[in-house]
Amino acid sequence: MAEQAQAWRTVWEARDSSQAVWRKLLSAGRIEELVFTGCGSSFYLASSAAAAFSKWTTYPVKSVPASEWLLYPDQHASGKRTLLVIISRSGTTTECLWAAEAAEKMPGLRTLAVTCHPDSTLAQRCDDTLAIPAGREESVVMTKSFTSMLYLLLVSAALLGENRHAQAELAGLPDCAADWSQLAAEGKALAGEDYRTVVCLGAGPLYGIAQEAALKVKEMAAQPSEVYHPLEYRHGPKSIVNDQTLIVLFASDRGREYEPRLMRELKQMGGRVWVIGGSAELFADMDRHTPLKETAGDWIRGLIGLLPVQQFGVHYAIRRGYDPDRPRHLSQVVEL
Ligand code: F1P
Repeated sequence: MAEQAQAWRTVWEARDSSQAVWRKLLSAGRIEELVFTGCGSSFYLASSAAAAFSKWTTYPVKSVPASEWLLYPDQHASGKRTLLVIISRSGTTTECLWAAEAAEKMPGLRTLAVTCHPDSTLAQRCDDTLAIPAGREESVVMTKSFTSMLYLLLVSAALLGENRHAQAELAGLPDCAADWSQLAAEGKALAGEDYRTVVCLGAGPLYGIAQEAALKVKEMAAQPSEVYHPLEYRHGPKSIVNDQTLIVLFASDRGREYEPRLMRELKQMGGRVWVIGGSAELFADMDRHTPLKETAGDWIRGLIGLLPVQQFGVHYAIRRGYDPDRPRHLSQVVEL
């Protein structure tokens, strides 16, 4: 995790040059809307980034999987001057390249690649590139690259939207590494038991984070996992909760009235409940509550909240005899 803090620090220090890229693209193309896209983890990252741009800037914003964009670009771009932000760690994923190709055929549309590989085909194909060499990693599973690309996009949104509070919060994150060892310990603490299913819940800006958390445990530990908006889970899926279900909630500020009730209900059904974020008072009776910095707000908190789940995935995988860096059937670059 110290490496992630260092990667974020590098991104923060390079913020002026990334702002220059954004400003050039947004003004030259007289951009009117933003669409974020990617595949797998990079799509979940796109959703989380889109939530922050929607909150802090004045642009209409959407997120869509690259595989969907390439088939129905007309359904996802409103006909306004669109900036398509294509996120891909490798810059080589087939659907992302095809999405860029589909975008080339649309007049008035501009493209920005966000990648860890500035020399990749995607970077060459897009109008401009934001690259973070600090995010490069050997593992097939995205961890450091996910959080550093998300951190870059959160910083970009806070600066473009001139949101001083968010900027100050983000500036301080790389220096909170001391608290991170506690977060790692939280994830490890839950990895000693066996679960039939891990369910990840998150609302609004935390939904993309919940999707990514569910994917991490699936990839690292071959663990069946599911993801829902918190209260949606009550409408059917809860019928299979038992004492081998681990339910992870990324608690939101707006859900403070409902989420404690939901988690108590699931605990009564026998589920093992882990709440990340939210006040200790509201979640005192959970199996585990992992407090996060209260001031960070839902849009930033998810970035930190993901760290204990990444650690859970690593320890859970090792205990079950899996290599968390090398999932079955998966390679670093997914090509078709
Ligand atoms: C994303 C991706 C991940 C997957 C694995 C391989 O590729 O497919 O979703 O979890 O890590 O890479 P990319 O387009 O970001 O390179």
